[in-house]
Amino acid sequence: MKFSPQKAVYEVTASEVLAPGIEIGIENGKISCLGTSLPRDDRTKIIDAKGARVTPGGVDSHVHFAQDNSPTGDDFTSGSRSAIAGGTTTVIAFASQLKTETSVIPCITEYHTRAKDKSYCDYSFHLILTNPTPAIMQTEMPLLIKQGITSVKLYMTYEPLKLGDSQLLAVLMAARALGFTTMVHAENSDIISLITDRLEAAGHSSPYFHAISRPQIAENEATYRIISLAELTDTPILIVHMSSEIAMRHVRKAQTRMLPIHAETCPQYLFLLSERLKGTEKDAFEGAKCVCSPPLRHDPKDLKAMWRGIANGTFTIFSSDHAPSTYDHAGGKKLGLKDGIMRYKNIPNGVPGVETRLPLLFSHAGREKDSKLSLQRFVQLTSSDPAKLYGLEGTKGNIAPGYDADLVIWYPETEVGEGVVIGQKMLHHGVDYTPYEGMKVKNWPRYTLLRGKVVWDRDGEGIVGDVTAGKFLKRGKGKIVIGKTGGEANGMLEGERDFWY
Ligand code: DUC
Ligand code: ZN
Ligand code: ZN
Repeated sequence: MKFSPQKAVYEVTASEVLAPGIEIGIENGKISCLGTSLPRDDRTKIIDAKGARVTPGGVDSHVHFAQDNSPTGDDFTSGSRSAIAGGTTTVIAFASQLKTETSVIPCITEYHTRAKDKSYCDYSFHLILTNPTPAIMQTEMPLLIKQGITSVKLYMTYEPLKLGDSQLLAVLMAARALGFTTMVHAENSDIISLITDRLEAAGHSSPYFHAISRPQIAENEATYRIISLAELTDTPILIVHMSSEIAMRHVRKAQTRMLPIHAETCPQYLFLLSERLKGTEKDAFEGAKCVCSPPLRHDPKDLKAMWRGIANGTFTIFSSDHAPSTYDHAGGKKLGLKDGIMRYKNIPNGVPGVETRLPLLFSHAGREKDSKLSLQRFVQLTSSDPAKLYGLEGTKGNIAPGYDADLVIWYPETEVGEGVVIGQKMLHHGVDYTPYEGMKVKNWPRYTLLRGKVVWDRDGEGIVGDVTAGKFLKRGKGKIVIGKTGGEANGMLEGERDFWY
């Protein structure tokens, strides 16, 4: 197939906006060449982008599909269907170890079963490590890396998931030795439990108090702590779903010192505020739809700060953290409403967003006066940098020969008109709401291509991909995107670590 625009078309990569009119040649699912007047024969299929932007397929490196703790949300079929309709062609979901499990192999096997032949887009897994025994770190992690699972997520909060500092240190040291990537959920667990207990005793348990129970200081302290542990052990990390400026400043400062500290933020922290947790006159519990952790912050200034981190490079990744729970379901968000009493602490955490992630950010990318980031930053954050950090470089996240032909073709500016108003009815996920209901975006993916095949055709039949087309991606070891290892730690002598590391 040849993807050949007849009018001006602008492919955008992480480093440049290519000259108008460049054609993308595709053979056997891969980009074969870029050029003008590419040769074609009568079997060549041509898609005319009509002067629209073309960006690499989205790599959403933080989604929760088919997890036991969100049984009413999305499985791989509905989640990946939603992904391609929003321009995402690769997702990295989580396989979660139970604290009682002394091996991680059964959980990885189980998540393979949950995804195999059930995904419209390509996929991989991060391992959520909740019981990092020496045997797992020494024997099983090398096996997983060989199998292409090269990243873990660690939690500093939530009783069933959290690790103490000595466990965090042990995993970081193993990560440095074996070369897997470490993601960290950074919030101080004891601060949250203390406030939660006191709020409950005072009768403050409606969804709004979720935001009161997890102040920015909790994120700030844990962020500084995990950066310190990473610096001590000279280990690259990525702090997931960051929401507050005070915490983000630690990341920025570390990056200025060339430490390999990466950070991620998500749409909810750019667009939504804690007032959304208050519910409505019609439904006082409706705020449950926006319960996520870290929580939505209070002030528009908080959103502005996150936008700054997006534009200035503090954030390496913009993921959806698609964590779906059906609102109107006794096993979903309504777990927090029993006998008419609201208890935010029982509400499953998370908001859906895998389909809206790209259009929301793309709306603010460009060279217009009110743009908040460049088109190249858009591509870095949503596709090329997650691909690099998680070991998919060379395959995903770029428009270049040899890469998978995963592409998003947007509408040309002449056709976008008033834009698109987001609504639950138009989305393809398995949950019953979107927190972005009624929000207007400037553009939407017209076509999504997965390995050269159109899988989403917005003007035609919509989802035209195959539910068995998505394949498991055996990832390599991730690359450091920012900073480097091997530097000195604050206040340590050169080589001081060698006495004990
Ligand atoms: N962490 C996530 O990554 N997603 C949802 C909730 C949470 O705490
Ligand atoms: Zn988390
Ligand atoms: Zn998450």
